Amino acid sequence: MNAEPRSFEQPIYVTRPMLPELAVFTKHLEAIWESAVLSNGGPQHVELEKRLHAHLGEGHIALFNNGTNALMTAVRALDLSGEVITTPFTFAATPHVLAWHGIRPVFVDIEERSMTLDPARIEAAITERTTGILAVHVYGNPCDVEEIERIARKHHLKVLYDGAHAFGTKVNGRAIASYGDATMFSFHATKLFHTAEGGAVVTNDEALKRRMELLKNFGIADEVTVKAVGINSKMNEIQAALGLCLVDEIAAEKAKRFALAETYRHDLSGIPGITTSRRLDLETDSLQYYCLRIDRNLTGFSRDHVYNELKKFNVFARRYFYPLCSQYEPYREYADSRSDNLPVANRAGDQVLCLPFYGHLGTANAQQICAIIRHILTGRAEAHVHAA
Ligand code: T4K
Repeated sequence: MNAEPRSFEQPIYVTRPMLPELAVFTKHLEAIWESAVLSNGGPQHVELEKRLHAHLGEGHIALFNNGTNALMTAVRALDLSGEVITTPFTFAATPHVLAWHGIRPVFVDIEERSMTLDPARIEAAITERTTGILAVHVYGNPCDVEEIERIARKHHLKVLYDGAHAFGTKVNGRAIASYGDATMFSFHATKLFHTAEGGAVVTNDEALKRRMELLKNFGIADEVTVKAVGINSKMNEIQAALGLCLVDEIAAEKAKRFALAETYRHDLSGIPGITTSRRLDLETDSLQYYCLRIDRNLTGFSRDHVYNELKKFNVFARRYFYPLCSQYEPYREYADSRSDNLPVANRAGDQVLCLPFYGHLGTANAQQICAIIRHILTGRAEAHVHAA
């Protein structure tokens, strides 16, 4: 029986946000209304900052109105300038925050397996203008933090991590934010934990945290003293309240996502040319995205074919991160953007497909998505039967 699998009645997106019970959020709103404090570090903000230590570690946490502004503020607080080494396999925000500061992002290739910055290629890209490394824990896959630290120390470079996808990730039993000078987390609606829009920077350096707090509030030290060229990147009370409503929901959301990851891994294994994500760990991984790689030489179909065919079944997977940032207009003329400098990233960009991945998708729907993918690639919706 090779019947075509059924389409979904409603569109299935790559993600859907966790939402608290409306009544729970309303309770927080009542407290905000009562206090008439809507921003500038009010009680919701203070409380959220405290509660996040359980997930982001013991470092100092600064909250922001979005992840991009968090990164912008960290770049300024760390005094990065000249050139900064980064990855092309990321969201636009990563190189943009550098370029927005007049810093030249220098693209270095990624590792095949983790798809994060390849430390073996960093040193060749360092010049006398290099001041730092902006590495990305893409999909929540940890960078090679030890090796990056070693190279940074040797060359006196700052290390800033874009951990937009790495909420709650642990490496060697440590919170991922304990590595590097600072780590940014995004709390955008598409993230596991979110505040609709929002973000944080975590650092072990108390002085850096103080500097970020200053910069995110116009550089204002007190009513009559402005100490630095700051910006307004503060998280407001309504954002913080949403975060407080969701912070206790994280464990349940992660458990559901873990079940989805296991389903995808199990149901898509054995299709030649499909590489499923490494086995994710409930305790140490962020479970932010579930990404497949589709090798057209082995499947006979391009990733784009699968991506487009899925839409016919009402499934809207995403090609994060295609095209590479190095192919964007502002960056594509750079010598380091040439595809022969970035072969691994180019291959990844052509092969990756992020599948719908959010708690209330449910395993039955994930199984259905797998059946559709099998149908597209093999003409058979049934699960692959492993040869004995
Ligand atoms: N660094 C990295 C590595 C990042 O990935 C990001 C953001 C940043 C830095 C910057 O952090 P933020 O400044 O954003 O905090 C989305 C997100 O907007 C973006 O936050 C995220 N990365 C990026 C990977 O994905 P789009 O353009 O793909 O979003 P959009 O609107 O197409 O949403 C995807 C799907 O999510 C929709 O099809 C439906 C669903 N959705 C989305 C929203 C906004 C909902 O169900 N509800 C919603 O409210 O960028």
